[in-house]
Amino acid sequence: MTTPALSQDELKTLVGQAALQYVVPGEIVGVGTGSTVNKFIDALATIKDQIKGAVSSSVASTERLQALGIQVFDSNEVDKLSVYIDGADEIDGAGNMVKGGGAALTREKIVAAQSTKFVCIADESKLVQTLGKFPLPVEVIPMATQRVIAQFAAKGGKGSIRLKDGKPLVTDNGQYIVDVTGLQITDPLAFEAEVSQWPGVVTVGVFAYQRAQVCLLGTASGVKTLT
Ligand code: ABF
Repeated sequence: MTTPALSQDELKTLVGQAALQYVVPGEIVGVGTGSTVNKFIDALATIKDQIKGAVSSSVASTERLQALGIQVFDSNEVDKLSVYIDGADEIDGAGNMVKGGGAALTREKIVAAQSTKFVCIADESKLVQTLGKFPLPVEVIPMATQRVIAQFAAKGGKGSIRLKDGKPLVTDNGQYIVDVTGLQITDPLAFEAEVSQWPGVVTVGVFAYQRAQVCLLGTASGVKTLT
């Protein structure tokens, strides 16, 4: 008899639980955003008495953490975090990621930068050779969107403003998201450095400077740890 393959949701649960081993007792943990992180938050609630609390990267995660009785601290109240646990839309073998499918990339990058170790949790569909197949999210100040889209066009990318209910989606920071297709990001560090300097770009969804040191990947044969 063969064992049925685990669903994507079950893989997310597995890696969410596996991430608990990186949580340092007595400390504040950095918490990302997304459906995989939601599994981690649920697992974190089972050991909430062993941690001081969390710094969160989105309103959605803050609400979930608080609903489960985990104290959420403002990032300015906290110095360094030992660990930040978050998902990704794509991750390569070196830990470079594309993030921002959940529109929380700016706060995610801030909390990641505040943390010594980034542990990425993802199901195996997120592992890629080269970043760029997933439309690249870029948080942009509204008045700069058309010029930023033109700058991506010059690089062979096609950008469009992310919509919600027919109107531009507004992020937790009051800005827009431009999603860019058609890119092949072969040098993530250089790409992140360049795009981050374009006027009006708040945050580009390439995480190379804040790459993951560890990736817990949910696979058919269990959780694989990539370092
Ligand atoms: C966040 O959630 C993001 O940066 C990424 O966009 C997304 C991954 O979501 P999911 O876990 O739902 O696939 O971490």
